[in-house]
Amino acid sequence: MLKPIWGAVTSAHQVEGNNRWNDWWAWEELGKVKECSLNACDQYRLFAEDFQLAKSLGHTAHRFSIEWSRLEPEEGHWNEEGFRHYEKVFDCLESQGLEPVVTLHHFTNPIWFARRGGWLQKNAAERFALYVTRVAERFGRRVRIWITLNEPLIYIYQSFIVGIWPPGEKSLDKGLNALRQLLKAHVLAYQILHEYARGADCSVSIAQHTIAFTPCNRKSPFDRLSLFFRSWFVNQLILRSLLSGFLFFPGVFCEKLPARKSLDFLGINYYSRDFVRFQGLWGLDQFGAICPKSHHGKEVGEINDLGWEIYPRGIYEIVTSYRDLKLPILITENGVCSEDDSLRQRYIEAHLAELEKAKKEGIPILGYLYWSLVDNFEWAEGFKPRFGIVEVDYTNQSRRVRPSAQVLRKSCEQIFGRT
Ligand code: IFM
Repeated sequence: MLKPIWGAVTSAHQVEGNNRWNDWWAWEELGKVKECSLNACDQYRLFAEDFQLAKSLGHTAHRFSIEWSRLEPEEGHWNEEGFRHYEKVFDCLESQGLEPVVTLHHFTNPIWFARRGGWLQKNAAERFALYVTRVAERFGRRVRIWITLNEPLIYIYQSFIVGIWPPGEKSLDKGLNALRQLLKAHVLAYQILHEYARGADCSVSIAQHTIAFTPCNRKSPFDRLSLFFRSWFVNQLILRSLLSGFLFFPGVFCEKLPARKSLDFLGINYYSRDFVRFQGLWGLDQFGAICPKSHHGKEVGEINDLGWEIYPRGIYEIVTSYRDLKLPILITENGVCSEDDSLRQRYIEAHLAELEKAKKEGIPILGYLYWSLVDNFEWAEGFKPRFGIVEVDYTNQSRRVRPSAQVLRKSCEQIFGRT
């Protein structure tokens, strides 16, 4: 059993800056988003300062992602400079005593991979597996906790269904094909990472995006039915598929995965809740419709700067819904964007109190990682949303610790103990 960890999270494209070999950079250059990532937080250069900050704030772990396009900027050309960079990142985390939690795919792909068809290629999973093999050869012995994919359903939804992220597809069919490849890629990565760990500690999962759901009308059996389907689809389907070896949703799809049990723990990202109302029984209608956040002014909590409701009880509802899986749970993301740090303080305190309650009831909580360590590039939303416990002044890349960083420390030390 891994010892408890806590800390914060970032992802390469959102903080490193100048990730010019990936499809997001190309998308930005095409003018598809309101702001370009450019230097982002310049963390490619400033990582040591940021990790030192994290250490000074009491963190015991740090989750970040490796940028595939820095290691393989062109197909089959492995860039030693990229490997050396991440080697320094690992050295630095080690010297600060921060446990690395490493993500292998966080929404971005090398441009060459995207040009060949990205996740719609028949051999996409195998191409990803070659990258994972190189990473495992080089860093496999330095990492105990791996996240293969960040929020696969969000990626599919934004990139293949609504098309506001690259490659900008709007097709359910293509979305399902890409999802199949992603899940296959996860299973292959799971096998490779374990193989290279050669008996050393190695725990692998995905970071599953979750949403708490409440029926629009609590008394309506129809709203409850839609809620059941939707929450199964959003919160349960992928995790249970990776454990059973079957991706199966009645009437929508069925697929056998290359192996069963490809999760050693559950990586859970939780932010907010939605209200669900009945829409029909067939096809996608069975998942119901989302009531607008105002929910007619009824029972809605505070709202973050992106309009998402703050619902701390949801983290308890989500983690307890996995009780039967009997796997350790790592909160791989939880956080709030707000210019008002007192809201962030309340958010952190309330969510960790709910998590502590679940832990006391016997849910095996492995740790908590806050999104995000520093303010960063929030994809199509640009730099406006501020998620960081550390504020970034983008005009000069200076950092300023927000008071919420101390609230995070106090709450986490209370739950997980002091180190
Ligand atoms: O910024 C994102 C991150 O990339 C994935 N999870 C949600 C965060 C906040 O929207």
